[in-house]
Amino acid sequence: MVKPDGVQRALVGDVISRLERKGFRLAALKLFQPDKALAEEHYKDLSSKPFFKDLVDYIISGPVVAMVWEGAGVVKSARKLIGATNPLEAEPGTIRGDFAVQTGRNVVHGSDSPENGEREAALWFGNDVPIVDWQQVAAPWL
Ligand code: 3AN
Repeated sequence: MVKPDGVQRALVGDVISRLERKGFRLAALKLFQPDKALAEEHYKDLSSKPFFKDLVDYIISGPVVAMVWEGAGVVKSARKLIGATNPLEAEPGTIRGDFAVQTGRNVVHGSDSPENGEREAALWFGNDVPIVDWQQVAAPWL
């Protein structure tokens, strides 16, 4: 997901481009402003953290771009492309390392496991996730 700061800062294209150029396949995409219930459910594992309220307020502060990406090892690889949670510790060349300075404004979210990816896709898109099952002509080269 491109978070509200990423959308406001016109980084959507760059985030998509990095995942596309790596060789992953975009399977679903949606721009919308999430509500509080959705954000709280998404981040429920962090509900006891002191920053939880700020985190939810941030995520619902503007439109986000929710996406489903597919490809071999996509969850682990996308997290490497995204970089460390604290952008000041994220390596240059990663999304957060290149574009962010604050943990509370770190541009993107990536699922931390395939299981959470499934859960989050159902949450953000609805249970019937509109996956587009298409073939990449370039796939044999990757
Ligand atoms: P990641 O997004 O790298 O998987 P998580 O799952 O630990 O990191 O945290 C989810 C989100 O919560 C982060 N992307 C960030 O926006 C916010 N967050 C995490 N830790 C902090 C913190 N110490 N202060 C403020 N916000 C935080």
